[in-house]
Amino acid sequence: MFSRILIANRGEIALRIIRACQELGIETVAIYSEADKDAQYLKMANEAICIGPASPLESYLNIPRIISAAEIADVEAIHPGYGFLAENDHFAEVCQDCGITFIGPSAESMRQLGDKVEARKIAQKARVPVVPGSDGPLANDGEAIKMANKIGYPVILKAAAGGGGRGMRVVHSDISMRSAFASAQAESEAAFNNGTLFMEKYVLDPRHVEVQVMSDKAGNVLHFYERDCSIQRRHQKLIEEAPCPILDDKMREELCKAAIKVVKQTDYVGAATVEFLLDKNKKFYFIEVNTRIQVEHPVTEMVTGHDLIKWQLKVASGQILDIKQKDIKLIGSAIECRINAEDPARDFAPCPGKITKYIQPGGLGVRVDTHVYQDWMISPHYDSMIAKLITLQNTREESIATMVRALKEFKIEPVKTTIPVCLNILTHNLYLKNKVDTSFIEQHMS
Ligand code: MV4
Repeated sequence: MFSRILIANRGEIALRIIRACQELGIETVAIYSEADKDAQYLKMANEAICIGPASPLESYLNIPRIISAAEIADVEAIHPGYGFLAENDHFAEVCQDCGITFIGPSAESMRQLGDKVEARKIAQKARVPVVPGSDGPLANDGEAIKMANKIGYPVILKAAAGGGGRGMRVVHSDISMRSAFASAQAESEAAFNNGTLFMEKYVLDPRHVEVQVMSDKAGNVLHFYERDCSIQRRHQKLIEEAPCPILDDKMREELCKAAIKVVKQTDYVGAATVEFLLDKNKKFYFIEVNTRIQVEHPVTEMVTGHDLIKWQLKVASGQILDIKQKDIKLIGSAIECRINAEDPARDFAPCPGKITKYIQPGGLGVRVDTHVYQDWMISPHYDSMIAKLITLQNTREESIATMVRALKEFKIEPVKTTIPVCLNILTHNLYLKNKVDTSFIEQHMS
């Protein structure tokens, strides 16, 4: 196992990684920007190094500064968390060149699976169902029109390098294809420096279900079941749960085995999330792979009893996954609500500022993952997440009841938060009846 690692991230995930390291006896080096200098979690690390001003480009996204800190602090490995550099293959390569272990997949695996056109091909090769669509990149709008007529409208244009819904356009007819193609391409070019587009049949109101996978360096690949992340608003997840409440054991096994098959096509090491769409007939289609630990990993930890950050650290250091698939059991129902400093009344505009009152919920079945405490200043420079509130109970109904109780206990002032929105969703009869899809918020919450 490593004896000392650097955490190239901030906030709750930096704290989450520090905690896992402490339990494994690993020393931690935290890095921080000037905006985060007072953060309490920095005192829990063995060392904390200021790497620059608040602006992410000059701190958490600045590869030379992070590598310098890693060399000065003499660490063996870097954990990237999520966001920032977590899926940057160039960063993974620089770490490798500097003799530092990147806690995650190789730059090569990241490139393969991070390109959605490549990932689609890999899934097809593994005989995992993909949405009907183009076999490769679309050369131009003329080719897009031909392809759309072959597949049948509606179709969706997606960016090969995409993420967060950027460079995505749903297209309903030939007439709108040319402008949709041009704007999706421009958006993708601007966001990812890559205008490559591909096409899929548009699946109407799907559920978003993703499988947690972990691989070691010996080629063992295990799954930790699935999460249902259908409750999203403009591609920002608000509530996630495990397991997906509409899958039976047979479908679950099929889905999880499909996820493993995709990952096994590459020399993958570390945590991966394989994303699927689930249509109205409960048929699943592979869409993409995330090559990082995700924000919502705690719901999986709660229902499996496995610490995924510890597994990341273990497999990155060369330890094998010394457990059997059948020994990973799914117990109970976990839900996560993302508590963001956003004003629901102002179209979820970020609401940075100092938190003067902060009272966190507790009790049986409640977990709070946060770096926040009273008098913490929510910076306008970063993501607006204040905390992740997670519940675990034996059944979905009980988990919802615990979540409602915990959300009401949570007091955060004076910043506006997503707590009232989460409460509205969790008490909506369609949510209680499992009748949700990715359009739930647009359809029922506006
Ligand atoms: C789709 C789709 C329908 N059909 N692909 C959005 C983000 C990206 N990860 C995939 N996304 C979608 N891909 C096909 N072929 C609908 C979405 C989608 C969506 C997916 C998951 C959660 C929320 C969503 C909201 C709008 C669209």
